[in-house]
Amino acid sequence: MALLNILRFPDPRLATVAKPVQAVDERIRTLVRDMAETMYAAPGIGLAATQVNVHEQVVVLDLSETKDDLQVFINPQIVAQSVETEVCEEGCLSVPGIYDQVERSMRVTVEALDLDGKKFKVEADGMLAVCLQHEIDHLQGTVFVEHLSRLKQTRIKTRLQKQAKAL
Ligand code: K1U
Ligand code: ZN
Repeated sequence: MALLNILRFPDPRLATVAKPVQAVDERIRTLVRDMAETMYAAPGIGLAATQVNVHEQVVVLDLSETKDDLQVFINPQIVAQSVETEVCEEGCLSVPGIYDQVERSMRVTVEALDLDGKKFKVEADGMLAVCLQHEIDHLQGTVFVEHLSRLKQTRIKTRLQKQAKAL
């Protein structure tokens, strides 16, 4: 297993649109294992392949307290979403130390492939709905701060650039 480097906003590679996975094979299963290790080590509750500079549609999540309930979504697609929205505080491993409120659909239905390449469907609400929308945004090249005002985005970029210089 390997710990992967997580790209930091505003790295332009975070804006890459991920391609669908063509075959769920050993290469993808190794990527999933490495992404899970990276997410647990960060620590985080989700990670999209885009964040580790792999531009294929792979997401891992673990929303459990005990960190033993890994969920894997390959080629995830939102096939239905509620018109009702809610505002939730979000963070992002690519934007360390920044948390802010984002408005998203309250419920989403997501179709994806599992590690055996089998199609499944999940109807999500609460934190699972928030995280799935956040991670699918990553696969489409969008970071959560891009849902915030231009002024906030500029402040966040300045703060992260200062942090990077101080390292
Ligand atoms: O995509 C990512 O960068 C992962 C992100 C997922 C996420 C969190 C909150 C709202 C939407 C999406 C994170 O995991 S940020 C870190 C975090 O939330 C966390 C870290 C340790 C313990 C509990 C939560
Ligand atoms: Zn994120």
